[in-house]
Amino acid sequence: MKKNLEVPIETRIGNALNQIEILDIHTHLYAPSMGKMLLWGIDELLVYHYLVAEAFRWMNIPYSKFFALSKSEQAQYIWNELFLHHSPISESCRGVITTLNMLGLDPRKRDLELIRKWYAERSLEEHVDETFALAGLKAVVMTNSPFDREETSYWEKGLQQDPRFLTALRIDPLLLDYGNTIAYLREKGYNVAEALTQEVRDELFRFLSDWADKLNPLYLMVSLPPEFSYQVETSRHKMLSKVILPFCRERGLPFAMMCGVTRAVNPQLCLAGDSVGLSSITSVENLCRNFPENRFLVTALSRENQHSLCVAARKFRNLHPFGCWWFTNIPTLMDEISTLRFELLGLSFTAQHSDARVLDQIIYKWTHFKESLILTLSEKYSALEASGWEISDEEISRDLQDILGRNFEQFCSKESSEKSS
Ligand code: RAT
Ligand code: ZN
Repeated sequence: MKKNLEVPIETRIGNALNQIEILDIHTHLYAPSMGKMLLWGIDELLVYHYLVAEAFRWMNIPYSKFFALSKSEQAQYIWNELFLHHSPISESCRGVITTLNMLGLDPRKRDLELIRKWYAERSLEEHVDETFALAGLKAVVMTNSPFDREETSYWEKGLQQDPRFLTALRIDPLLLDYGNTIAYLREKGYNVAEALTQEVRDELFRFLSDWADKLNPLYLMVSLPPEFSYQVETSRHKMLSKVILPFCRERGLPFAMMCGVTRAVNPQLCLAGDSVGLSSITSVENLCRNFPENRFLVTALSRENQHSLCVAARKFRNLHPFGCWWFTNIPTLMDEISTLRFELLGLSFTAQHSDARVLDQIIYKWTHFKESLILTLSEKYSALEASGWEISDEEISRDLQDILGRNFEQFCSKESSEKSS
């Protein structure tokens, strides 16, 4: 066993993090072959909906007038308000600074035009390579929606898959808004109706199979509202138990549930208008118990759900907690959530995903998370050493690879589905 006792544990973890390659298991990024769908550059960074919400705390412009502006005009407003008129200390603002800095730009100059010029001369290919290298990623998982006309047009043409951009099948409209999705499914040639008769279920299965064949997804996924429950019989309950979960079982795919988003609490804010609510982890437990042959990847948006999610995962090996999602992707909560998971689950979870919507964001989202992980994990290793254990560099690297991709890959693999049955 290679010991490295003189070097501080924080440095050893930092060194190991620089050497491993991370799998980012949930993003909203798209492969470069999907053209304009892959967002990148300074204006996209500035109009990120996390920043839009913060800028409206200061801006007096009416919502509709702001959203009618061009992208670069919106970006200028946000830059002025959040970076020039006030110090950019929020997590999302600091993220822009970290990103620019790591790309070799100097944000201290406060010169937006200069930054825009730098981006204008950049090629997408070199940008993908550099952002992935700076973030330390081997691949990202996209969010692929068979209900998005822009996206489906690419897949229908037959897309060459890129090994750095893996796929996941997003099915929110099917589970959460089936009534309004029927017309779309019919238009696409699936003979479906409101009542989930055997014939309709077969058609829905055919729809999911066609898309799984096209995409080859790692998992199916949905974001759930706080009131989502698996305790009372509802139509969603039936869609889940009679269509989605049997489909996942047949294909050996995990089902990812992102729990606790209340959509459009302020619809005028568009994408920035969603909020958070407490979810029912009892429902997650009910699903894990009633469907032991399904595997569930689960993240929760509410801070108050984090402890019970860890406890639920102690009870069900077909439950895999992942990531510090969206409003929990801030240093205070990353530290807290990772620590809770270490103390209750050891290293049997996936510590983070970026949720990046703009390619450049993988740089800051992963750099900031690594800063947090160095703190939380070094505390755990130090406590362990004080109790009489010794940890090698190889073991540090193994543990990091586990929580930053390998556990997820194993959970998704067919062997894992055999184990849970
Ligand atoms: O984090 C986000 O950007 C959110 O808007 C959502 O996309 C969320 O992550 C989701 O996948 O539903
Ligand atoms: Zn997301």
